[in-house]
Amino acid sequence: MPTKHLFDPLTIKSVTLRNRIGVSPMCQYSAEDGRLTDWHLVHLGTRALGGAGLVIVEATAVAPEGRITPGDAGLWSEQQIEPLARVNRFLKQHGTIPGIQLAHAGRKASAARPWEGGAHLADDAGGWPTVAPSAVAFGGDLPKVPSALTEAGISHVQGQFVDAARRALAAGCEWLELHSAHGYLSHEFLSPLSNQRIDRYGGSFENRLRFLLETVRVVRAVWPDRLPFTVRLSCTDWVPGAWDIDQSVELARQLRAEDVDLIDCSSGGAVPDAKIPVAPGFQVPLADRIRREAGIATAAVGLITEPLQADDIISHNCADLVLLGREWLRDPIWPIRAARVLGKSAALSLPVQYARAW
Ligand code: FNR
Ligand code: XEN
Repeated sequence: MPTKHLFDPLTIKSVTLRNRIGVSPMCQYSAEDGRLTDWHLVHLGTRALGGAGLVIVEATAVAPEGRITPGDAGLWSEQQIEPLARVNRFLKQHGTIPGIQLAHAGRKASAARPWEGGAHLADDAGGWPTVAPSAVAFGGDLPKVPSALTEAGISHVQGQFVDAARRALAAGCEWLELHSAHGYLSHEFLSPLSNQRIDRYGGSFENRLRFLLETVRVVRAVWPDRLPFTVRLSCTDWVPGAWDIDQSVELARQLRAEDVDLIDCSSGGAVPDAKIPVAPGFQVPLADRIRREAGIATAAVGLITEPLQADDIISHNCADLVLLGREWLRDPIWPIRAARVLGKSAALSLPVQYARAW
């Protein structure tokens, strides 16, 4: 197998990314009743012009109570389809595959926007009651005690994921990611720190996987086989005895058997006081292990900022795709600059309007 590089295309199912550089999902807290706005069109559109192979639209709530903040994107209503379709059309016109992350924030929902402090909002101050696997609060600035979902409540939420996936397809999304990371609802089921249930959704490893595996199965059934279907995991809670990389490898094997195409490998977020060894590329070994041991494609994310660093991740087979988050906020044309550093400018398709500048 020839060595792959950052500017080589990546084909998954019927979709080909023009390079292996994606925009990691990043909440903008700038939606109106869940509808994307001009902010999203300009913010995400600019990254498409800057050369992104893939844009994953931010955590998009499948239900109003699944929003982190009142400004989150949503797909719980038909009115939210067209504003997303508008963004997707622009991304596609400029060579970028439009993806989306479907999410439910569980016990971390009902918070203020970060620039308004980020703490839980009381129900009489713009907040709402939250749900989770167990009636255990996250803590710190998010002290609200959620209601434990009943089995009927679990099925209802899974149905909301299915309906949102149908709407994402109607809006032209070609890459679907289920958010099962960062201490939100699906991760709350996986981690024993937040899942204290004694029914078939809690306790044993097998039971803690049930919510995600069932959700994947029902969503996969409505998401076309030809389109990539992916899951973001927090591959470790960074807390001894909690959710860890060994469990993530086994979960990834089971997700692969459900026709999941790629695992997006993040970490943390289950509890406020975890000791996370933050450093450049610190989550890459997680993507590498899952890729090798579960035999599934992976995305690496987290403090990836340098072109050579990103190219090494691909060429050393640690991951199939690199996602950048904050670096895109500093540099909306990161791929154009990276291509110059790596001597790959010929691999770019610059907008004709910009081409003479390069
Ligand atoms: C994020 N992140 C994030 N993750 C996710 O899965 N869904 C989301 O909607 C968001 N939202 C979000 C907003 C903002 C402002 C930031 C900075 C981050 C996490 C993000 O996708 C990424 O995993 C991390 O930022 C780590 O990558 P970088 O920033 O080190 O490249
Ligand atoms: C554990 C890292 C979490 C980073 N963030 C993730 C978000 C939004 C806030 C920031 C998410 O996953 N929606």
